Amino acid sequence: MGRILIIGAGGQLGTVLTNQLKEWYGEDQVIASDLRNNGSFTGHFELIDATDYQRIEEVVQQYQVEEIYHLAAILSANGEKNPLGTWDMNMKTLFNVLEVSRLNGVKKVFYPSSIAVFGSEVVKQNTPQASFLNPSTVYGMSKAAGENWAQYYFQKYGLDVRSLRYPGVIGYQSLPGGGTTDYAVDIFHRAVEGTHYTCFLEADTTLPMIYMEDAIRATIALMQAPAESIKTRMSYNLAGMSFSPKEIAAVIQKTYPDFTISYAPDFRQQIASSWPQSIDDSPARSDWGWKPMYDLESMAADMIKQLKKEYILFE
Ligand code: AKB
Repeated sequence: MGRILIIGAGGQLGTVLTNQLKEWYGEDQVIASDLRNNGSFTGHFELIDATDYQRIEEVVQQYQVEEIYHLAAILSANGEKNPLGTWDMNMKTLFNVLEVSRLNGVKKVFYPSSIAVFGSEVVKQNTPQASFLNPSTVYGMSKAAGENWAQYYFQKYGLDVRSLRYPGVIGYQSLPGGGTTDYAVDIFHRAVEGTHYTCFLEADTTLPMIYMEDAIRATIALMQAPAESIKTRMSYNLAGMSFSPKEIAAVIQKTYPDFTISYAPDFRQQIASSWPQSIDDSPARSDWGWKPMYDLESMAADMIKQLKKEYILFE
């Protein structure tokens, strides 16, 4: 098998995915890349600014890359601070990856989409995969457009692009940056370090979420599935669990009864309110056997167990 390149390997998902792919395929098979080297990577690492076509092509040719995971993007909340810049960055990096892949014999591309593609036109509960997409953020607009481009490259050039619509991803291994669902990671860090948490969403804002272990398992399963079982070349809905800040705080308080939370909603509330509350992922389940392992209780138990080890080390 040819080598795998991860663009945006230093991000929340990339950090964990890179290590998992190394375990699956061997350290030498995987090339991590990002704008900066945060020093955490063993094995191959290359500096790549994904807006630079030549640089991606250089690395793809140097390592004879056959699979690319394109994880670099500006997320929902940060994206609203610079709408045109976000569109430029999210679209340019995708076009670069698709074109480099098409012209350099890359066989498979993974493109992460998001629940941010959904807007006011969808049913909020069990939102179906084939829904009308009218996203409320530039990030969501870029992902909805990206899904169409993924399908276009598959249909026009036969490039095997696969995609998942991630809900908010919760993990202990890395921190999210600039998203609307970031609170669901921050809250655990505050609880375990024993401080108060001020939430930027209202208490009852229910959103779809997934534990990192499940998100990574789904990603690798999708990429390993036989091509004939991939029935959508837009993007698969992916679900794990759904909860509100009030509900997650109550679960945390079972372990930390003194944990306190208050609510100071900011501009991210409007984004969250435009998103579904739960997701129907039955196509992923029937097409390539997806099934989440973690619910709210088991996710919270593992997050607390893992973060405790980290915070004890820093005491
Ligand atoms: C965000 O909050 O922007 C992301 C996402 C749901 O895509 N975590």
